[in-house]
Amino acid sequence: MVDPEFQVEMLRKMMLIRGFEERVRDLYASGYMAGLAHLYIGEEAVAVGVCSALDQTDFITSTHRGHGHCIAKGGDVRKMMAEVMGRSTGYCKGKGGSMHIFDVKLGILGANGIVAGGIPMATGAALASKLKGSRQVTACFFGDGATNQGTFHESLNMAGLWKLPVVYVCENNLYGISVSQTRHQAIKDVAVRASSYGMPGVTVDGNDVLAVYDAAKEAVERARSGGGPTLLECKTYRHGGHHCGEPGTAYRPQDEIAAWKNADPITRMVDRLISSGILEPKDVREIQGAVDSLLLEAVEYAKGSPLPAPEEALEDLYSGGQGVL
Ligand SMILES: Cc1ncc(C[n+]2csc(CCOP(=O)(O)OP(=O)(O)O)c2C)c(N)n1
Repeated sequence: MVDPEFQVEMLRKMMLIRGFEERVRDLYASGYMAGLAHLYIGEEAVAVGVCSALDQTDFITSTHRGHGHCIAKGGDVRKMMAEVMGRSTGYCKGKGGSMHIFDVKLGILGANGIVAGGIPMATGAALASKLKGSRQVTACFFGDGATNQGTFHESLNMAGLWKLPVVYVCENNLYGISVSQTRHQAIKDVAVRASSYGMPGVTVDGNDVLAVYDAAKEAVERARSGGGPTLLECKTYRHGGHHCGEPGTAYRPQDEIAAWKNADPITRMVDRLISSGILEPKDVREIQGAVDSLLLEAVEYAKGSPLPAPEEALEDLYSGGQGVL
């Protein structure tokens, strides 16, 4: 059994991701944010289950829906909030915004506005770890839509051939923007694509954080011990539209949305921890209170931070050729 304290920490992280995104949704609606915000509400168990199986020195690559991955890997919510609001105290000094948060010290190699863009980066990071013999593992998050991109197939081919230490995590939320998976793929389970590249393909309930954690742990251990990559497919669902401002109701049946909300990953974990006697309802309220205070502080910090100065616009655009890994 997974250590009870560890399970509670997984719940707290899922609540922090949910709360962060609810604040982002509200700030977006009140005009505090520029650009787009692609919310992760409903998918929190994937990021938390996978990142809980990683060490701090391991790497992740992320997507346009990346706030959850960053928080699950230990990202600082104050710096994240400042970044989504375009403030100079943010992770990218306010110049990256929601889709470009990274923190190399935490192994977060970046969110990415390019669909499937993180997949070759993760493959490269895993190759670097293998060549250095560092035993670091990379977890690579992407959606079902991204698995139709050529770069997905090229990357998995090389990773399978060279037995790279990488876990490819497909967050299959059943849609690529407004296109149902049934209309963009001839297969039902993305995990079957693994067999073409000589690696195990595993499908799990992506709304069950413990199921995701167990599957990720096995894949991470295999990668770390030289057994090569895994394609881990987590079936999940976004509660809202593709991004803030897109309701997501024109192309998705109401009963489908209701059924998935009914299988909410946070409610399920709360119920499980209460029924197994690990938490009482008052403990859950306390965790929620602590999360709310942390986020209130993050929002105040971001609102009180300056915008970047116009004369800094061309700074920090290139790394100067220095490697980061
Ligand atoms: C290379 C590329 N093509 C198209 C787009 C436009 N686009 C943004 S998100 C998206 C759908 C992504 O779907 P999926 O990979 O399933 O991720 P999800 O949004 O469901 O998490 C598309 C086509 C893009 N950003 N990059």
